[in-house]
Amino acid sequence: SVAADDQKFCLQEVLDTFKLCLTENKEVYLEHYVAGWRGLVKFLSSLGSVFGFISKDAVNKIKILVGYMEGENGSQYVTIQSMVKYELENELVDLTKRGSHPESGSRTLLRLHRALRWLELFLERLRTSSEDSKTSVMCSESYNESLAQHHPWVIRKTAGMAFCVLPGRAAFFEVMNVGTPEQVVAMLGEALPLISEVYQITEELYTQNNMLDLP
Ligand code: 1PZ
Repeated sequence: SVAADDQKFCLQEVLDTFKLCLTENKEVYLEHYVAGWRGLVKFLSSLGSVFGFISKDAVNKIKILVGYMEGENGSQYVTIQSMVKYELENELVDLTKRGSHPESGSRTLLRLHRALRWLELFLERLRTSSEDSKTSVMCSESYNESLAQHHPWVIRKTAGMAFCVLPGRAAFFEVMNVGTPEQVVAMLGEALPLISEVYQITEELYTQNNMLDLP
């Protein structure tokens, strides 16, 4: 039916949006970055309501960024690079402690950027996993190596409980809706270098500007 088609979700399409992220001179388009996250959130929601508290936060951050992109200074929010430059030059970022700009584009994007590292680690584990590997273990290992370092105990605890109800590897591959496990592995092999490049470029930008710890 049409309704069933609508719900059909293919992770490849999402990961493909990260292909569109890079400009010719290796800047990152905010529009496609945000679109990629939108798709990931949709995928997460399809895994069940337990992940609601995670997607809610991601959706909120997407909304903040879209608000800037569609706002009166939207022309400054074309790439992550132009956003950071604009917000820094106009003192629109709280640099060391929360102040008058608690929801700057730069600090908001930094949260998604850290989550992208989790995604990279998790997808790489999935790609190289064997049939009896546990998604919950791959997920929490990736989380502990990345995002967890930025989360307080309560969130780490809640996230840990959510990971436990992740579908097993076979079911997980199926909801990705890419094809056979071999096709999933091949797709991940293509998508990962792109995600990794977007991550590296953003990481460099934030490092250069001393913005890796924005409150
Ligand atoms: C497939 C399994 C999905 C596991 C996702 C792993 C990430 C777990 C993150 C749990 C955190 C959710 C609660 C929100 C916490 C926020 O406090 C933090 C910091 O933001 P601040 O409070 O400073 O404004 N938010 C984040 O760290 C952003 C988290 C975004 C996570 C998006 C995951 C999308 C997953 C896609 C799945 C393919």
